[in-house]
Amino acid sequence: MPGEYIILSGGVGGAKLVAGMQQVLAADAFSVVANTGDDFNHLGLPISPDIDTLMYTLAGIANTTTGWGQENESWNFMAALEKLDGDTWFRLGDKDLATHIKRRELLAAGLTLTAATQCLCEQLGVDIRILPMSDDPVRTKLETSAGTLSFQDYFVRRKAEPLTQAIHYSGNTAAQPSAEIAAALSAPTLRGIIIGPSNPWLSIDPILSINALKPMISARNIPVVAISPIVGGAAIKGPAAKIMSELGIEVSAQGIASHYSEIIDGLIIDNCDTELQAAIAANGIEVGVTQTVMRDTADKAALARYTIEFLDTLSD
Ligand code: FO1
Repeated sequence: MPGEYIILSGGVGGAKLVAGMQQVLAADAFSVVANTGDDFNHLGLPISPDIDTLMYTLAGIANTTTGWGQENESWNFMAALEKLDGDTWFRLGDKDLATHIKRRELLAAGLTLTAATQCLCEQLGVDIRILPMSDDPVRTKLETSAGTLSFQDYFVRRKAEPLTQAIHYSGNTAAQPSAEIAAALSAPTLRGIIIGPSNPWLSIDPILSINALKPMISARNIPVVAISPIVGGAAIKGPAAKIMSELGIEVSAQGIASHYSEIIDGLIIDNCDTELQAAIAANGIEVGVTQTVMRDTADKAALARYTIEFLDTLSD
């Protein structure tokens, strides 16, 4: 049954949930909309981290320790570049390098980022539809104590240390959702939209910032469910909690609920946050409570299954 669910994903948390969905849904039953706000051109290469994390995770070749790049990497290119005094702050493994070289070739041949991603997925044996949020450039920019920074400069080069004052997504007004995303959103079979346990500000808001996209989502009278990336007042991985506190937002599942309150019908929180259920539900948001921390394959499948069942109860 094509296109029953659309999952918005960025970073490691989103990729883990998608790996869970891969276990419980048929490959053509869902599409994944990938954040491209982290993308940048580096050493003349088009880098798309969140697309690559999804591809590598679904192909079973992801480096699950770092959460990015491929497992069993070698670093000869980096070592040789270092000897030439090249830019090595953004680490590119030898196998990962091939992805960027191939993507550059596909884009130079005139393919859209969506079509290029489809080609790479085919070669990697990934049969899940990974759809970049737009084929137009939208880039996350952070206003910080160290000035306006592009995402990778903030996140990798400066180790997410600068204090964040505001975040915006340049290109979001002109960018259009791809034809493939428009088709997925208008599919009569679509039952719901799932916002993965990704960093809202760095991974999901770039997607939702695309002006043309939000009305396409609200036009469909279908449930939108998010999974909180904040568990017990902390982020599982990455700078979400740090950014929330710097933006003056309560670092809790409730902070997440209010951030998404305009767009979600339901929020899934972890068992350890049960005491927040009533306060979140008071805002008219249906609350699901389960284990949202995914430590292994079984956890990922269980969360995916719970999410689908929870979403389907909101459809009735
Ligand atoms: N993150 C780092 O912290 N250090 C790196 O050197 C690094 C290299 C890298 C190369 C390719 C890629 O796809 C991702 C890479 N990342 C690195 C992670 C990247 O900054 C993040 O995956 C996303 O942009 C945020 O989820």
